[in-house]
Amino acid sequence: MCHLPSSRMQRGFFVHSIAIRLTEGKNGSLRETLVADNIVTTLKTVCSHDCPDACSILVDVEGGRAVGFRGDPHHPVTRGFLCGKVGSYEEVTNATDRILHPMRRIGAKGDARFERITWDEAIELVSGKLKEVRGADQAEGESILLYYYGGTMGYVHRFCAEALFRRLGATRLRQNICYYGADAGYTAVVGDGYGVDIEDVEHSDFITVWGANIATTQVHLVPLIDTARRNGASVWVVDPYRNRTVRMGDSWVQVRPGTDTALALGVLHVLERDDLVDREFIERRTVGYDRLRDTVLPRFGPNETASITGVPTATLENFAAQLAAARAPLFKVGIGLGRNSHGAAGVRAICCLAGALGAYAERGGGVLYDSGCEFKLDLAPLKRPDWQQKRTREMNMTDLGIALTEWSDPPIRFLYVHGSNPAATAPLQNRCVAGLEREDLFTVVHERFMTDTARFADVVLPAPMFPEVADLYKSYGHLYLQFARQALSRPGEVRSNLDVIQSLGKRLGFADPWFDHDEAEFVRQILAATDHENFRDIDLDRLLRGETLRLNVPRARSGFAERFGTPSGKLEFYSESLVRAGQPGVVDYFGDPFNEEPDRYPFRLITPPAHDFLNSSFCHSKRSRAKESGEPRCLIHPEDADGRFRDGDMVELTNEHGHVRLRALVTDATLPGVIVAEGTWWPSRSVDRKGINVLTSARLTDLGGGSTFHDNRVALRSLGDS
Ligand SMILES: Nc1nc2c(c(=O)[nH]1)N[C@H]1C(S)=C(S)[C@@H](COP(=O)(O)OP(=O)(O)OC[C@H]3O[C@@H](n4cnc5c(=O)[nH]c(N)nc54)[C@H](O)[C@@H]3O)O[C@H]1N2
Ligand SMILES: Nc1nc2c(c(=O)[nH]1)N[C@H]1C(S)=C(S)[C@@H](COP(=O)(O)OP(=O)(O)OC[C@H]3O[C@@H](n4cnc5c(=O)[nH]c(N)nc54)[C@H](O)[C@@H]3O)O[C@H]1N2
Ligand code: SF4
Ligand SMILES: [Mo]
Repeated sequence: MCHLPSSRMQRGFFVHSIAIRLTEGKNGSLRETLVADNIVTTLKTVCSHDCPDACSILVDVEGGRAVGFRGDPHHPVTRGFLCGKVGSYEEVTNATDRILHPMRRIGAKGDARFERITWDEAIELVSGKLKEVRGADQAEGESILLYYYGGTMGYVHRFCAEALFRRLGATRLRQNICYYGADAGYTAVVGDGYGVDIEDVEHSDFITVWGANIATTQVHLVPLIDTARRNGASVWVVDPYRNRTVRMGDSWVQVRPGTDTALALGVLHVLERDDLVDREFIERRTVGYDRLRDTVLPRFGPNETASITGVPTATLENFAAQLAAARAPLFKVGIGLGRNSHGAAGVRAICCLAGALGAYAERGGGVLYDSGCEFKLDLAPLKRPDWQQKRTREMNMTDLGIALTEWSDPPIRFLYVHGSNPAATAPLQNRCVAGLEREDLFTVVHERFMTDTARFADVVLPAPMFPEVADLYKSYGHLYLQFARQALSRPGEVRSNLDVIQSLGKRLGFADPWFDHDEAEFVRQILAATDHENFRDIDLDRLLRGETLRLNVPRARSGFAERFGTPSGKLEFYSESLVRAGQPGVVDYFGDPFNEEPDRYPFRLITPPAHDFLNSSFCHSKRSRAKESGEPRCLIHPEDADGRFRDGDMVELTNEHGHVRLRALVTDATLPGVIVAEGTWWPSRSVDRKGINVLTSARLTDLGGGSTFHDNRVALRSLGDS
């Protein structure tokens, strides 16, 4: 059957009289079906967006153009559906405002006035500038900065630039913008390893979604939780505001932001008081429980905990009782939970709670966090650490604004950006923009759309959509490795990240076979170099044919069945290695460390992702913006509006970093004193070109040195109904 809307059929792109539909059979084989008057080919690809689900996608292609995107029904986690963002991705791949040619700046920085140039001119210009900045004796390599993140999660195109910039001796990038805080808290207790398989969620009988807005950020977990629910599980959600996930759950624990450590310790206090911890599990599988129990728990009685967290004692007691009654309690812990000054401690405390409950003893129980750690591929053939001649300085991604405006010796004079939009997504936005405005900074941006970062570029290069490239994909939500072959031809003069980096390297005079490998060759080399047991059964030919292959991680077991990934092999309530690193041996809540000027900036600002954007991606699209109410908004509690302004009025949020104007949504979905601004809107789509990251800082988390996007202080001012 033809699945195309008739309008598309009538456009008459193709005149073939036979139509074929290639559908994927079991095991990735393709099947042909007669459909209609047009040739429609269905090809398999993988979503490259920075999302845990790493969906396997079937794209319907007509004459090289995408006409439909569907979830692969055979992928065990994609299960035949896609999120709303990618479900109509043909609008993105066929968008008329895509960047299709290399361009050179002809206006002032930030004006987005460019003229078209050839690829040859572009490569000559960029490589010439690289040589100039590096200096005659090549001693100034650290003036060069490569800035990239998760625009594409495909290994090859995401990481290929590392090799070239290492060879140039550039400043190195510490990619701390996303998960470092949560990761540090998680590994402190359970160590390295995923633990609970997402496909085991249905075996849990009590699920706590803690600081994770999965109905938005990990939609393929939702049906798995629904299965558990049909089997009788309850779902509790711990979050400061009523997000989509709270609306989907059975109970909501509305916690004050940044107090999760106290909340988890308070619940554990109740469990210990009522003798409901799993003594046998604690004895056999953990270390240091007594220290936590004796030195920390006594301070977190229900009343103390309630006054810190804002969670009523009755809720606390009930939560503890429900957890204790569960056979296999599961904690889905968010990455976002880690993004505050206490973020790592919060995650650490939740992992301790899971340990004391013996949650890991049963299949489906434990902490579900991030499966990325199971993909231990050896990326040396791609990233070429051997090309790093000396250890150059390092920049935290969150410091971009500071580095561009303050660093000397040497200052950053050449910035290469791909797969990221820091003018929108990095903290200290005013500083980032001031840096990008510098006349003595040469900026190259390889992009799909005219983002705020691209607007400031000296050279803009056209980048592909994911179906237009081949690449290898891991997932940070499930355990399947996938290779996507190129499904669509690249429009205009679009080139892949790898193409551009290889062309630049050759023009710079580097001669190494690396500069001629294609994606499949890199995959071959990476797999050949990898000897981790998780990849033992990965068959290269099947992978390159496009089959979805599960890592060799045992099924049907409880998490960390043999040993935990910690140095002791046990779940660590007490961590010797953290003590050696000068950190507290047991987790504790030390009060709010970031409350410097409570009178001046009395409100706390949380800035989580929007449902219809992927970080700042999709903000180019009118449709996606319309789904997000057309403009940036913030949720403010009626008590804070206090009659000074009404729902729908404009407000201004201010702090020491700047000010941002947004539309107020006055609602009891948030707490008094807590303002929530969903979505990293492009500054150019925000009032006065000030995006929300004007207000966020480069402050780092307690452990791990992660970002703190959900921990900001602001003042609030009404601007009336403008
Ligand atoms: N649709 C969509 N999906 C996405 C993304 C996107 O932009 N859009 N981004 C992707 C990326 S890169 C990432 S890293 C993940 C992030 O996805 P998540 O891990 O879900 O992280 P966030 O959505 O940032 O935050 C989750 C929740 O934590 C809450 N929170 C904030 N502070 C606290 C606190 O102190 N305590 C508690 N208990 N909760 C708190 C927020 O209110 C929010 O509801 O999502 C990925 N998926
Ligand atoms: N206030 C606030 N800020 C945040 C967050 C938050 O919760 N609140 N979340 C933070 C988090 S968790 C993250 S991970 C970061 C992410 O921040 P970014 O890494 O900046 O992610 P995106 O905004 O999605 O931008 C990715 C860009 O890559 C481009 N791109 C896509 N594919 C390709 C390709 O193949 N080649 C090239 N050259 N470009 C490509 C896209 O067009 C897009 O503009 O944002 C952080 N910023
Ligand atoms: S953004 Fe996430 S849910 Fe949506 S298609 Fe991509 S991987 Fe799947
Ligand atoms: Mo992220």
